[in-house]
Amino acid sequence: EFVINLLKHPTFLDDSYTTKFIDTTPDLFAFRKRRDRATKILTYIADITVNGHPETVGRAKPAAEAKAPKAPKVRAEPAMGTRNLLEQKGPQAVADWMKAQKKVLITDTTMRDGHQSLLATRMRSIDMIKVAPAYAAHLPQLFSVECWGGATFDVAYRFLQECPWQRLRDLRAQMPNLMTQMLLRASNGVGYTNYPDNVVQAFVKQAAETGVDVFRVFDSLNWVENMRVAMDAVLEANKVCEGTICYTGDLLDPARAKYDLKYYVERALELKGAGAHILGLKDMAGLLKPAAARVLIKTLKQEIGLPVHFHTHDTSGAAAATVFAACEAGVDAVDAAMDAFSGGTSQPCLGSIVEALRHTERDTGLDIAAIREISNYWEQVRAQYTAFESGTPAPASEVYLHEMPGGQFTNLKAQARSLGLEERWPEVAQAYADANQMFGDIVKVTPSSKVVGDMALIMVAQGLSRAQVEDPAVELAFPDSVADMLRGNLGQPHGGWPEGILKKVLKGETPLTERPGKTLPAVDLDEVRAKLSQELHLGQEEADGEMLDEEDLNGYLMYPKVFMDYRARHRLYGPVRILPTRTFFYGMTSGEEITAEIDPGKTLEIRLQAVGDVSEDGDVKVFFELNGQPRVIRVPNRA
Ligand code: BTN
Ligand code: 3PY
Ligand code: ZN
Repeated sequence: EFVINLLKHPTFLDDSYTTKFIDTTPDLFAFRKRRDRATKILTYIADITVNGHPETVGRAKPAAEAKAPKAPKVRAEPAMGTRNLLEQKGPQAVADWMKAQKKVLITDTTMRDGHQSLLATRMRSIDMIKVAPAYAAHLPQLFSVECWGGATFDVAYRFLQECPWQRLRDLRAQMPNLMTQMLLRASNGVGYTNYPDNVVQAFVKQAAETGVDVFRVFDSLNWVENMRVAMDAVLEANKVCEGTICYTGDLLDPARAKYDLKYYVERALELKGAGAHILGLKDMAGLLKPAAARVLIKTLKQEIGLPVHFHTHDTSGAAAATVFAACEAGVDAVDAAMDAFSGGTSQPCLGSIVEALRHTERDTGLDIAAIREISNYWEQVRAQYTAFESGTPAPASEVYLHEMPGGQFTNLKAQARSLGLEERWPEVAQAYADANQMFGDIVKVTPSSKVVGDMALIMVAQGLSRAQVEDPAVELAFPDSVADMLRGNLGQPHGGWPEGILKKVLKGETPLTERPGKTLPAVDLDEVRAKLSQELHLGQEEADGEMLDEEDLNGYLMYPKVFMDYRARHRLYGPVRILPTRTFFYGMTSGEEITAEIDPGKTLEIRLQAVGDVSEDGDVKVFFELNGQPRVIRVPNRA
């Protein structure tokens, strides 16, 4: 079950994904009768209680004693933070201020990369929003809070039945003094494919309006040419543009000379020329070693003149050492995850970095007691998501062989398991490395990492060596993603694609060598808006919150089918984002009582009285008390 669902994880998906549930549940579309939001929510709870949640069935369950997370008490008014500076003086002033700091500035990644890398991106908004006021009040020295972008956008609609824009809006409101940060895949937006320029522009504009302050923009092949549209849109919105280079290879290894110091300096200069306020250094697989970091950061600081913001993953277990080397070399800001969401494929440990730098000239100034208190909260949150733990218990030096990004590692493992290749994992790791070399040693990060992963699995499943794959005499069906990449649809890699593999895959077809956005026709936004409005309302009563706004339009443009499925479920189940996480994934037990805030200050007191037997027509009656009044909900028994 779960493996199948992991296969549906965005890392492996394009937009052709279809939700079985939607296709097999005509009720969703037959709903004509207007039902109030509370009834919809009771329907959801009843359904999950009777049938289970498809994503958690058969998976490890949170311990019975794992209590609902309790957010730390707020004891102070939010002090002035980076957001105030951005609002008052603009993005260039933020960059200048960064450079003038002696202290190492810290970005907390818990709400984005932390759970993306440890829990398949499954953290729900309510668990973030509850703790946001404590961040604002007790950690005003943070550089930023990474809480949006990457895979979170897709997963929110697809698996969590919530609106990613609303998450952003709520977090923004709860942390008025802190800069929010997102990860943007340049012209791939928050998706896996190149979007038309005007779609990227509209998306960035909306993200800035709804609440993103810092845009970390990267390209999966480090092709700066393909980053300009996104970067220009960020500059246009007057937000902080962090033009980012992805780190790959091994800087000090003469055998990997393709990615040498010169390569990084050249890319960094291009990013500076494209208008970046900050230079991001994104080590998505955690490959940068301490000695290399010393050289690289020092050189970038000297040669580029922009503040440098370093991001890494602790897959190897050695990330903290690299962070400290970067600090010694003068890095301006580093990413870390709150203790309970750190280590392994996630970022290194925030509290330990803060402690290690204390009483040095690079002291972060962050309050360790506040960090501990917030991390204790995150520990309780993590305990609610045991179903999504990947169970990678130890650091792995193997990462230096395969070079998989932190977010891909555990997913590819699960995918290998589902193909019956679990015992052959070391071969998958080797095939991933071989496929990378076959493509000419490329940067591997969403979406190029997915392509290398697809290729590696095929090689292991079919017992093909790199030499066989490359041999023109061996007939082979390549994955679609491979053909797409070699056609030029993800852009151009440094040094171009190797001739042999290009010829074999494209069979004489001429690949694109310009950026895809140059030829992709603009989307007629007014037309899509009108069509979508009509489609969503056709023959249906307008229920609460079912108008189409610009956020919805941008959600649809990124993920048409995922968005429409989300809306169909929303019509049936209402705002289930307000439910506690345990209720969302497991329903309720007889006699249990929960509280959910449906509007500011307006709560639903929900008590599950009993679950009836399955009737002859296959329905189950579920007996509730809602704010003291009895309510009976019938749901189909699908279990
Ligand atoms: C999907 O698979 O469609 C996405 C998850 C939505 C699941 C909802 S939750 C209540 C109901 N019961 C199911 O088994 N699926 C739906
Ligand atoms: C993403 O694009 O989601 C990433 O985290 C890449 O590292
Ligand atoms: Zn990352």
